Parts: sequence; structure tokens; C-alpha cells
Amino acid sequence: MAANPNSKAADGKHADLQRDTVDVHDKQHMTTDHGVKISNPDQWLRIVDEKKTGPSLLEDQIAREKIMRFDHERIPERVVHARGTGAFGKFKLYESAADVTTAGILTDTSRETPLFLRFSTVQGSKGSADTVRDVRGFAIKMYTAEGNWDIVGNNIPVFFIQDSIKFPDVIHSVKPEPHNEVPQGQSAHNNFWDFQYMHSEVTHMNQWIMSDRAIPRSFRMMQGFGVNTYSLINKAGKRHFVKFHFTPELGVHSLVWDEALKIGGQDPDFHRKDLMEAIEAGHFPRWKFGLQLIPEEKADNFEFDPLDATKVWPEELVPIRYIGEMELNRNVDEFFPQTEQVAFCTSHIVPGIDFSDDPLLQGRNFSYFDTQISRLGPNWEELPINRPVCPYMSLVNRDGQGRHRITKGKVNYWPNRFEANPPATAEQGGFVTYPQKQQGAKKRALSDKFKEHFNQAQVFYNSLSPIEKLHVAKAFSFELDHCDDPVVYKRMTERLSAIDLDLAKTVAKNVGGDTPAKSLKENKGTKAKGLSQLEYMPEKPIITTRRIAILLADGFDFNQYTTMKEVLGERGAFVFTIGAQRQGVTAESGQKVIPDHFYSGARSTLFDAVYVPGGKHIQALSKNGVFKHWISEAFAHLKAIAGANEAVPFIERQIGLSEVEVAKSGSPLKESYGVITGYGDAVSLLKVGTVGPDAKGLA
Ligand code: HDD
Repeated sequence: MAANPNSKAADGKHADLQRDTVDVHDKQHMTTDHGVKISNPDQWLRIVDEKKTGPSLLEDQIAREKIMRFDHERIPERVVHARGTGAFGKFKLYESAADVTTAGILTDTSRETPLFLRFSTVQGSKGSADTVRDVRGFAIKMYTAEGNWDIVGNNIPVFFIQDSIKFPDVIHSVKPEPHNEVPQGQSAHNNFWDFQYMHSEVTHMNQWIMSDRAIPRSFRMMQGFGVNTYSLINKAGKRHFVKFHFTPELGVHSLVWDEALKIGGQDPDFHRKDLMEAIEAGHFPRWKFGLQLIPEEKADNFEFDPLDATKVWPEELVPIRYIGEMELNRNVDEFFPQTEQVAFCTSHIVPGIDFSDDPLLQGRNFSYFDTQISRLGPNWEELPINRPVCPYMSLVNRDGQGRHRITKGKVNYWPNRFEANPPATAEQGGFVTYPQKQQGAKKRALSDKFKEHFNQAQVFYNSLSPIEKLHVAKAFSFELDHCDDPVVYKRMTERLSAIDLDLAKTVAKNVGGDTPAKSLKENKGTKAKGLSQLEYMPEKPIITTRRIAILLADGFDFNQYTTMKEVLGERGAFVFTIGAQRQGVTAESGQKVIPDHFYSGARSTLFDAVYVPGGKHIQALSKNGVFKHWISEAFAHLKAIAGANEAVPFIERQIGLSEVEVAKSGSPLKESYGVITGYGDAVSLLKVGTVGPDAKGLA
């Protein structure tokens, strides 16, 4: 195959996909799949006259093709991470890592590498809700000039288990229970917590999934982690162990649990729409890309084993070196052939990158290739979304279901008398495995450092802010309250005393466990960097892409409405007008506005902030239970709320404030708990600068 001239350009994959892309708007006639134009796709061929409709005829090849194609539209969903959404983007390196690797993508600062990223949840089926409490998948296919490099990561840097042979068990335990297929999209059930108790190695990970990390506000506001330990190999053949990090420009933000539960019903597609809308509006999400590196000879210097996926590498010991940036900038054209057919493999690496003996990674390297065969068939790597942008050819890999590449030539084996399709030497770019020395007995076991399971779980919990800790306690309480087997919730509350006694006591009280008298493991209060998500707030608060609702009924102040709308829009917020009715609401001064939604069609949970302009419309708003609930619910979720003039007493009443402190002496604006009310114009409200998402995630 000829080299794709775009293989080093950010649009290289886009160009590659064009040869398989057609457009329904191209004014082409409808045809059968064998190319014959169809005259009537709406009626089956049958015996019929004016008075009687007779039997349909099997002869109708057009109807049969249509029905048969439909009957086979579905393929098996992914056995985990079935629910997901994806987008295209690019990777750009700004500092070469040639000191540690020869990989082109990590050394050549002149190129832009196209990529496809699929976000997902783990537990739920393809049709489950986006905002469930779960790990989020963060899988990236980098179409590099030397072949595809897949980083199949998560938004949480550690994993439940250490040995991949336990993967079917942990997944069976979290998936719907076998006897009744319940629950969907939740880990709040007996089997999951039974498994968690039985395996103390999960203790660190279950702190993370009970934290706010597991209910992100947006895919765009999560970190990404490669999780497993890989290797980088440099020109001199030296090896560094490596972990990959992606840190979002927008900061790390979460929903509060009550919001997540409600959005699950109000808009199950909340996260996928959020991603698509931001890209569509040109607000491309970006992540900094970084490496944590441990030279091979220093791998034994830590109290944990760097190959243990249930451990982080503390940043105090192994700082992150940021060397690049990833951006998502194009939505898919069609979900199935792109987001559904994309298939990742941890074993897809490129020269300069290698595996490690991480026992979780080793099993993953088998599982991903294998699972794609049952989902997509043996030729899944040929599918347009999966094929590389660089030249690729194997004279040996042939045939099988769904093969469509035509490989010319007389031989399909190597070596052959023509020396056709020869392998490449290392100098020619051939992949050479790192010549690692091995020793040890053949046993079903892990080395000693893998046996410590609680230290980092404690450090994680200790490092959270008080409000994040409260959320962890609430999350454990919710989950264990859903377990009706006392064996399960009693054991788990006891286990929590190995993390923090107060946490264990709170949860035991809520869910009916036995209040533990003492800690199972002393907690010395050790903290570490980079664990609390509050450390990842953007340097300067921004409202870009935040969803802000303006509530209106007939009689609103037109000026206060339009000024605020314009200013918020200029700052990149997505502003939505929520009216008493979508037929239109009329301002005091007579202008008519067509709202984006009526008040019952979209709820406060779907927005980051609310503004109510002044005007006579307050009379209608304050008599309407749903509007009133809008304000009190937004307040309960700690959202920024702003009101002007007549809206002030309305808001104050809804949030239960009898007295509001004056934020700045002499200012007509009042601020209390993030709620700003005032009697000036809308722009002066904005000058206070707190109309923004800063309070999110703190309830
Ligand atoms: Fe996995 C899918 C992430 C451990 C076996 N996994 C899958 C996806 C992500 C991860 C993001 C979805 C990919 C997509 O969007 O198509 N998995 C992880 C991470 C792990 C992990 C970060 C721990 C470090 N996985 C893991 C183990 C095994 C698997 C230990 C098996 C031994 N994972 C699979 C799978 C899936 C999968 C069965 C299902 C669909 C797929 O691969 O393509 O092979």
C-alpha cells in the first residue's frame, strides 16, 4: 500500500476515512446493496386488487434484502465498557522525550498525530445512563506514522485487581446479578461488595470509585491515566518504566450525587451530548500529556512494586513530566462504523515503547485482541476506523470472515523465493522486544510487595478535602444501603476501619453495620500530592462551555435578560433561555423571546448556573412550583445563582435566606454562599466575578 501522504499530519486519519465515506445528501438514487436502483421501497410485492390484499411474495428480493439486513444490524456489545462515545483529535508533542524513547510520536516535535478517543462507563449496557457512579474509560488510538499506538486507560489511576486472571470475577461481581439481571449501571448491590470484601487488594480503588471521580461533570473535565506500567526504550537500549497521564485544561469537576441520579433519568445522554456540543461549538477539549518515569535499575527502591496496578506512583517521588498536548476537535460522522467498531488493544505499541511485567497488563495484552474477534470478526483491524494511516502489509495474515483487502502476489509465507514482504531491521523501524533478563520459579503467585493493600488507600482518603471525604462516606452509605445481605454490609463497614475509623463509624451508622471500636490499621494521616481533585481547578476560573440557564416568564425585564445573555455568550458559556412556555414569552417592554425549553422540559440539574432577571414576571415565577424548585434545587447542588432587582426576594425566599450579607460595603450587590443578588445592571453583577462553576462538586 502506498504511504498516506498525511500520515504525520493531524488530518491524516480524516483523509484516510474519506475513501469509505458516502453522504446521504449526495442526491444519489436509492439502490439495493448490489447496486440496482429501487423504484418502491415502501410496499412488499404481493397479490392485490382494489378489494383484497392477498399474500406477500417471497419472490420480493428487495423486501427480503431490506428485512435481512435489518435482522442482523446488531453485534455483541463490549463485554465491559459497552456504553461509550468517541471523537477525533490530535496529539502534539512540545518537548522531545528522546532521552528515554525512540518512539517517533514522543520525539518528533514537528508532527501532529491524529487520534480517536472513546470514553465509556464500565458496568452498564450500551443503552445505560451516562451519569452513573462508575469508572470512566479513556481509550485512545493514536494513528502514528509507525503504526497504531493504543492507550487503553481510565479516569482513575489504579485498578481493582493485580492479576488479570481475576478480571472475569471482578466484572461478574459488578455486572447485573446472574439470577435476575439487576442492577443496571450500578455497583450498589450484594455481589459487588461481597467481592470487594473478599479481595483486600481492591481497597485503594474502591476509595477512588466512592469519591467524586466516579461521577464526572463531563468527559472533558476528567483526567486520563494509562494505569498500567509500560516501558520506554531509548537509542542506547536503556529502559525506563513509564506511566501515562492526561490532565484536562478545564480542570477536574464532578457532579453531586443527587444531580447524577436525577440526570440519569432526565437526560441519560448527558455526557455524550456535552462532548458533542462543545466540539460542535469549536470549544475543543484539551489535555496536557505527561510521563512519570522510573529508570529500570531504580524500580526496587519503593515500598510498593511499580508494576502493581493497584498503586499510584506518588508525585513527590516520581514527578510528572509534561511533554505534549491532546485535543479533541471532530465529532464522528456515524456512530456504528466509528465509535462502535473502534477496537483497542493494550498490545498495540510502537517501536520505542514496550510492555512491562505488570501482571495486569500481561493478561490484558491477550484479552483485547481476543474480544475483538467475537465482537467484530478476525479482520477487525481492517475496518476503516481501526486501520493505520501508515503503510501496512503482512503476506501471512490472510482470509477469514470479512476480509476485503486484496493482496496481489504468488506467495503467502515467509521466507519466500521472491523475498516479498520482508521484515524490517531495527534500523529500518522494525519492532525489537527489549531483551529483559528473567529469573524465578514457575509459580501461581505474586512477589511480596504486592501483598500490602491498605497504605495508599489511607493516603488517598487522608488527602481529600473535608467535603470530598463527606462525599466518600455518603457514597459508601448509598452503596451498602442497597445491599440487603447483612454479611455483605457488615463486613464492608468493618473493612473501612482499616482506612479511617470515623469513616467506618459514619457508614456503619447509616447502613446498619456494627460500629467499629478501633481501627484495623493505624492511620498516621499521611497525605500526598495530586489525589484531591480540588488540586486540578483551572488557574483562573472560567465559564467557557458551562451551561447557564436564564429563567423567564411573561413580564421579564428585556434589558436585563439580553445584557446578561450577551455577556455570558461572549465569555464562551452555553446560555439557555428557560421560559414559561416555548411558544414565546413577552417582556415588560413588549419584545417576544422564544425560549430554548419550557420550565418542565429542562431542569436545574442540567445546568451549571441560573440567572433570573428582574421584571413583573417574578409574580408568575413565584407562584409556580417548578420554577421555585429550580432555584432551591440549584442552591442545594451549590450552583452559582444570580438574580436582579425583583428577582432578589424571590431567590432569597427559595434558598431560605432571611438575611443576606452585603459582600462589599457600598455595593448594591449581595453575595452569600455563591448567590449574588443585586439592584444594578447585569454587567455590574458579572463584575463580582463569581458567576461561574467554582462551587460545583462541593455539595
Ligand atoms: Fe479493560 C475494554 C480499560 C483491565 C479486558 N478496558 C476496556 C476499555 C477500557 C478499558 C477503557 C474500553 C475500550 C473501548 O472504548 O473500546 N481495562 C481498562 C483498564 C484496565 C483494564 C484501565 C486496568 C488497568 N481489561 C482489564 C483486564 C482485562 C480487560 C485486566 C482482562 C484480562 N477490557 C477488557 C476487554 C475489553 C475491555 C474484555 C472489552 C471491550 C474491549 O476490551 O475492547 O477485553
